[in-house]
Amino acid sequence: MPKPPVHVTITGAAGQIGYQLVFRVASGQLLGPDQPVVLRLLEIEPAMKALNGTVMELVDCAFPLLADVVTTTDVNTAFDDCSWALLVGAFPRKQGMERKDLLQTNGKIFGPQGKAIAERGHKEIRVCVVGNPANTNCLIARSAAKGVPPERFFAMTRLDDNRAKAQLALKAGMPVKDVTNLAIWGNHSATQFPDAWHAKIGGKPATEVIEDEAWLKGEFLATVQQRGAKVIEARGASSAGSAANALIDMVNSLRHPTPAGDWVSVATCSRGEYGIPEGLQFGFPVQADGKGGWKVVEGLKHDAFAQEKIAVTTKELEEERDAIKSLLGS
Ligand code: NAX
Repeated sequence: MPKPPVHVTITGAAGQIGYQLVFRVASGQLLGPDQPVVLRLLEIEPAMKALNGTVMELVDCAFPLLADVVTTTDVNTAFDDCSWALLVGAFPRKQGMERKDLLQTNGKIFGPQGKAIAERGHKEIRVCVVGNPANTNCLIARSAAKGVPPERFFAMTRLDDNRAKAQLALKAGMPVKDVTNLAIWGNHSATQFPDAWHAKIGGKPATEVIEDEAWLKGEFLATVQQRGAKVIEARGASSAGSAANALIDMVNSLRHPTPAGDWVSVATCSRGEYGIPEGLQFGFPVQADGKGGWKVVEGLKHDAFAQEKIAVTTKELEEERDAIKSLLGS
């Protein structure tokens, strides 16, 4: 007996990341090889022609799991019965635009989406925000989604996590699968703190395998923090394939139990863990139970260096929150 299809909404589906994502979701990489999906693709009017081209390609793939594709510019239609909302579309930063203006402009996108998620989504909906500034866009959507538990909202720090693991593996000359317990703390921005100090490589502390503190504190941090900008410099466009891949990884990590002793990076609604102000959408190490539940890993100790880095990224997120305070529902 085939399973009933699950509705997956992708916003900004005609964009770069959307184009990488739709085929992977339709092929079963997001929800598994026996789970039919309905794709609900939200775009703005000028992108609908390109989106229709993408839909033609989806049809041409003859994916056995793709039950239907809905394209729309209407935010309510987009989230009808949606179980997984992948919020990728956002307003890009234009030259001369202040950070505050960018936050406000995006707030006007993510607020209505949050409202529609609450009113139209499936009762078990999960929301993953990729569109930047991802943490604060997620906070806005979460606050507008009245009645949806805050723990269903996630902002993506998984690309940073994957980037950090890859850099550690390269430095250690070990396979990337041997790098575990990596955490991205804070904002998905240049202030993030990629934590190599709790990471392990081949089961040993990363700091014992890589005995080069200056590299860890300098080049490693800078490489991970600046990786997005370096990709833009090289490609003339921002990370798309790796971003879509990270989103697939993130959803799979939330759906399946985290391997014992390990954790995954995702930005969740702070409950005050590690002294982070409650309500900030903050990157933490998280363990999932495979039944839809998860918890922030507690009890990790940070030295003065890490504490200082975490304070910087916390301050940035507080400033972002303050810049869009007027958009947050009471
Ligand atoms: P693109 O500009 O290629 O695509 C964005 C798409 O969103 C466009 O097709 C646009 O028409 C659509 N859009 C704009 N407003 C919309 C609205 N109100 N409703 C629905 N769709 C709307 O950007 P792309 O490279 O795909 O990146 C998408 C977002 O991901 C950007 O904000 C980007 O900064 C962010 N990223 C986040 C990452 C993360 O790790 N969290 C990494 C990659 C990426 O930089």
